[in-house]
Amino acid sequence: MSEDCIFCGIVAGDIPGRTVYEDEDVLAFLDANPLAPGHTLVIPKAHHERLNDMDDGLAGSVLGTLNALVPVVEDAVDAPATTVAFNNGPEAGQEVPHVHGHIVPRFEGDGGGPIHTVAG
Ligand code: DGP
Repeated sequence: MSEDCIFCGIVAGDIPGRTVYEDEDVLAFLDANPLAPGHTLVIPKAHHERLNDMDDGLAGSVLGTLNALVPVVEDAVDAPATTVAFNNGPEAGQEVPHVHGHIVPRFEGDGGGPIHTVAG
């Protein structure tokens, strides 16, 4: 837990979040500034800034949850595809310094383009 971290605040229940999935180690919730309906973030509950700050077990839990939720999110908003991305470091567009994977539903002709233009 990091005192001034928004996502730690969501994990703690101090900041409201719309939970999609939760277990002991991982939380998934709707993005407050969605790029598309159903835009979901998947985070480790423990505070880690970058992907490689997590041990392999936790990274596996985060990625496994992400993988399991992709079809759930697609079904929920009837999306034929998703962009799945981690911005890893501020220069890559990571605004919140707590590891988070984006699941962004994609639709035919949505104009979002490939990964670098939707997740930046
Ligand atoms: P990134 O640029 O990869 O760090 O993405 C951060 C995402 O976090 C961005 O899409 C907006 C989202 N976000 C920021 N603050 C909050 C918040 O307080 N609640 C929720 N649900 N999402 C947030």
